[in-house]
Amino acid sequence: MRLQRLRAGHAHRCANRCGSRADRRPDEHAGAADRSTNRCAHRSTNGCADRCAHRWNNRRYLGPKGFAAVQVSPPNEHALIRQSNGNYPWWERYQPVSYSIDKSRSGTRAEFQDMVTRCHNAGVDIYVDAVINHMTGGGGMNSEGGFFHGSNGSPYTKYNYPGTYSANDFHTCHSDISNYNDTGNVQSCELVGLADLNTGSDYVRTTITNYLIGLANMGVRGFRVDAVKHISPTDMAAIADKVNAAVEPDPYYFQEVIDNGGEGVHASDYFGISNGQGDVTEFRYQDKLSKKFLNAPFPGGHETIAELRTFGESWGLMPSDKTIVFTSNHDTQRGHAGGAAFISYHNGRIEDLASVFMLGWPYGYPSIMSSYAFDDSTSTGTDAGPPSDANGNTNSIYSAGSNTPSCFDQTPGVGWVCEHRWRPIGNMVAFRNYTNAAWHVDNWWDNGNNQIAFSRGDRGFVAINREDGALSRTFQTGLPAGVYCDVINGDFDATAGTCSGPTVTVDASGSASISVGGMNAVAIYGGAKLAAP
Ligand SMILES: [Ca+2]
Ligand SMILES: [Ca+2]
Repeated sequence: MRLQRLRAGHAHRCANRCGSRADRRPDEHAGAADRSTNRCAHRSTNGCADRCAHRWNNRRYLGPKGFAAVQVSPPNEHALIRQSNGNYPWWERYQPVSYSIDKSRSGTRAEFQDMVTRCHNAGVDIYVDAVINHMTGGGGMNSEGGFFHGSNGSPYTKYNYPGTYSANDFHTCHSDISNYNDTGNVQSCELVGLADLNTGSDYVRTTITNYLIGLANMGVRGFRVDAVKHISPTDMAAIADKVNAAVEPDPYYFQEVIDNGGEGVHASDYFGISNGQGDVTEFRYQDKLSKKFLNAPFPGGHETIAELRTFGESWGLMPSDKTIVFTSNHDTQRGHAGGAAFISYHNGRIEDLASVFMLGWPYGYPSIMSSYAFDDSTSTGTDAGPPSDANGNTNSIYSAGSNTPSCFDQTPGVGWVCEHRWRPIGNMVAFRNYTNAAWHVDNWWDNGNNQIAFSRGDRGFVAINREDGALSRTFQTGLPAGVYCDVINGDFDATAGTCSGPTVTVDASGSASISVGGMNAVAIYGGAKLAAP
């Protein structure tokens, strides 16, 4: 988290993300072909379908769709920050008060455990957003004359969290980070005023480690390490090693490093974590991809998606097998991560098409944001937490008595957007899993502007039309002859071998006559081939 735009005290928010860790490295495909990460920021209340920022529960969708995992919001006790409008901002969860998971805005320990278990049973891992660089930005006496308490009732003041940390557990620099070229300053001073833990001390490392081990013992399989750019790689390595020594299998770590270049800390500083198994977020991916899909202007022209033909490491991005990629996350969708461009669900079809590209393109481990609705035009709106009760407890995404989550409502304050359930995005997860076995791009075609197509060996084919007019032509798909379900505009029923929407017929030479509507896409793959008549 970087939060240059946030004032003292606050870090980001977690919107819901739902992603797809369909995987990304050729040598890893066999074992990970069913990967996909779904990150959410809802509250978690139920099963394993979409969870995240929901309450600790919801399910029944992620496993069948092929999602590998869900990234959930920080589950530990957090600051309760009530703004003058009565809102509890999302970023209060990025201010730990203790590592108890007995009560957060998403629910209780029992609810969290139930979610982890349900997801595990559905073949979906849970990744916890681990906030371990810092504690709170404030605390002490509140305006009513009482003391601040965290979500589980623990009293605290900045630098003193009874039972967890006291003053000598923090770095001695008590001022804000002031020089991003100075690694020591970035890692030992305060990120937007948040009390910075002395992660070099054995006591602090052990306390953090015990928190992570406890989660792993509950069935959590991975950690998104928040703000790791502000923790030295030495300290992070020591923490991961302690956790790994205590649990089997070793958890998966992916680390948040916003590295847009030109600073003292580099994403590559963290590649060695967890015996070289740690991954890192690639914020430049979403920045560069967003500019193409937004057709960002430059003097004399604008960027186009045809330019994505070589997208990947040759653009200066991290090695694919070290990278977490996303079209948007909870920070970028609010303009909080320093990138020049960003897209989100507010961009409608552009978010769909960019996600189709990401899931179809062999680079990185994709993560899909699953948001709640918010007003992106004001700071009040971008601060807003998920739909909550008057005390800041996140609402269930399920209405009373319903097993169907309340998705697809973009009304700020009440709606859950659930991008991971948008048909093109949800169905492309299985496409990615199926095409992992062909980790290369073939038959690239573009019109020099905003219409592109490519195949993935003989396993899948995608055409994306980010123009208003229709795209109709005969494509070389690379696929074996047959009738395929266009999973962007219909759903494939694997049991019946039928498609609820349009189909594409591929002839014996691999060619197919395909028409792609304006601002639409077509995707076909071997796992969604209709039964022979
Ligand atoms: Ca630090
Ligand atoms: Ca181990």
